[in-house]
Amino acid sequence: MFTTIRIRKSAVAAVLTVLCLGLIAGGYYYGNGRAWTASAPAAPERIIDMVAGEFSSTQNGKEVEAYVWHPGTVIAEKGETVTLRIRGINGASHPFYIEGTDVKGVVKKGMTTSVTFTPPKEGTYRIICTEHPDAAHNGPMIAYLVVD
Ligand SMILES: [Cu+2]
Repeated sequence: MFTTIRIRKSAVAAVLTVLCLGLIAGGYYYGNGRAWTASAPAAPERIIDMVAGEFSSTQNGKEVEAYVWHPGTVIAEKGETVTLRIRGINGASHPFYIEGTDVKGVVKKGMTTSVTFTPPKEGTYRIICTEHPDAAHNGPMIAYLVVD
């Protein structure tokens, strides 16, 4: 009688042990190895959609025009990873850089160009088209990324 009970207790303990080990191993496996590791939350990402467009008019029978980024001012929070998705509508090609960073790219008509970066600090970053940087070159094609 006592022997039987002892065996049953051992069997129950063995089954529980196997179950616990299984749950722990399963949790580790299905948690993709991250079950007990603390990791910093991923940096929040902000996706900003823009277009490369154009203003045009006539003055004394002569055409005046400016290529523009739209919207002209975009906003992100400090620490955010920013993705600019810029669609080319007007103008064949707009090579650009973002002042104060090493980010650059080219927006082409009918295509969407994406750049992803984390602004290093608060401030206003100018997105400058090198083809149309000022009025003398059908610009200014400059937008402002405000990081606050
Ligand atoms: Cu341009």
